[in-house]
Amino acid sequence: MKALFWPVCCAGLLSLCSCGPRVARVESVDIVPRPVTVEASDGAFDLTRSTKICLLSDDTMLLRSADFFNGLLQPSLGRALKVETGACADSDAIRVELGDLAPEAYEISIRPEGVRIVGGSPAGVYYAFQTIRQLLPEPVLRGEKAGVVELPVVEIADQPYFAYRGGMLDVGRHFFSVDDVKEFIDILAMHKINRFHWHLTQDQGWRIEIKKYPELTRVGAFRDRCDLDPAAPNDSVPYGGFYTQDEAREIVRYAADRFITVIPEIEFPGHAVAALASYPWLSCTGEQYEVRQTWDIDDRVFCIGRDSTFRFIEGVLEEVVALFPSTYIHIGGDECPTDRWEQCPRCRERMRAEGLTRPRQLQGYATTRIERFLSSHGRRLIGWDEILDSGVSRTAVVMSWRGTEGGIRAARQGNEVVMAPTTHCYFDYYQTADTAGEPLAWGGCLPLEKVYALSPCEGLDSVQRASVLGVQANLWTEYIPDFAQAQYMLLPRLGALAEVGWSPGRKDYAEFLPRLKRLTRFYDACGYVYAKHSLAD
Ligand code: TNX
Repeated sequence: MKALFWPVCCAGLLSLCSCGPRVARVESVDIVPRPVTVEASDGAFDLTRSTKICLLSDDTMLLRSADFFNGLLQPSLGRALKVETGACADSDAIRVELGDLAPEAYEISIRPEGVRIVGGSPAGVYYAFQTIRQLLPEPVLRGEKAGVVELPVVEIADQPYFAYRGGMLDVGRHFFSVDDVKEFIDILAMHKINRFHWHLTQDQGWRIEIKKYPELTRVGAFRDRCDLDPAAPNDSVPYGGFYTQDEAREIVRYAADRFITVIPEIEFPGHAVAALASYPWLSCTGEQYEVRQTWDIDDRVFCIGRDSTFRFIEGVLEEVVALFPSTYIHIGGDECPTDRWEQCPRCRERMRAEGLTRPRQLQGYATTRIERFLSSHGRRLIGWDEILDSGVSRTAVVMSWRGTEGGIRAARQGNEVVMAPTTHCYFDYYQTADTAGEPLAWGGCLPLEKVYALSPCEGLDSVQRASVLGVQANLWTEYIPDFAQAQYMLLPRLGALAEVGWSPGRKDYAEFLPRLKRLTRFYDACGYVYAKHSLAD
């Protein structure tokens, strides 16, 4: 009895220490977006709770990546890996350092004796950990207990093709909570996307607190009902919401911790009914409007004849630039009818005074004036491709949505461009031609394969190509009342667009699909809702 007791007891203690079974490594290295080079070999590194993360370079942002990785492992290992800074003698370690690579580039070397990560910047290191996340075995993703987590032996060298990889969320048509927005940012981060374009104002709702103009959120953030949205349970009753400035700061910080810049959009001069409903003196007629309850284009836009309009927008942007450190500030510019300007004596007087011959030129006048204001604050203006139609300076950035034509035109004349054409980047469109059983959507049909086929620089020579900053997925939310549906529309198409932005030159849809399928295991682990039309075997 005694002879048996000690070995049994020790075995029990040992299994308590390792706290779970050995979890076998993944069968193949499947990463989305596809890395530049992957060389896998046999063997594994055994990651356990005694493995250390050693940060060899002195940069506090590296701690973000260590925290992120620990957040993934802790449920399985039962504790966080120890993080050490400075020298690291231990071989049982993940050694992290900054090296002479492009800013977002990274290298990963996983060998049986240890892991080494080199990043061109802390962002590169973060992307390395996002890649290693995709090497974690499924039970670990699910948070099942593990004593030893095998990581496959592999050498990866990687860097993105485009500097701008964006995802846009429209919170004007439907409002999404701070937690939803954070989850949207997490989803972007998983796909190595580095810009969150936050579409904050619309005809149907003004969503950002502006201290100087409190009516914008007291009045403009709420609409009485919404006629066109049977899918949305909230829309037969008053509906709305907004983010306080503290919440906006919280989102900016949350995104920055994931190496994502938040680009705010304040729509001007169109899609402005919520603003005009808050302050009637912003419109051509001064009438009292209601916050809009239906979708589509509205001809009630900011009056360009009144100087008070410019005082207003500058007052708004002053607070916006204080909240958002992004170099780029989006001022909208899309779908702005000129009918009201044509009827407006003040707008006609502005045209006369400025020597303008067409009402459309009033938009160019306004855009240039706002760009000057933003420049004086050290920021760059970005706008939808309509800003090209009324004369735009070379320094404005053009977001091409009406196909890639606007982007091509802009790149040819030397403007920087982000490609986000409806044909490939509009995730509010159906994902299948057979829409029976699909949640109501804006229309159109944008299957996964089509997203993957986007070739952002087609039609441009090598000099013009340098003007294409990157690509962006747009999620307009007229028919997306909640975040589960937002995920469904976003995923897995975002996987395809992420690869267009990160590794556009080496695309092969048949080779992409199995990797994407593996990525959906992560979606499952995170509880994300996603469309499965293109994923069946
Ligand atoms: C056009 S894209 C819009 C949005 C709509 C979207 C619907 C753009 C700059 N404007 O206001 O939500 O179409 O797909």
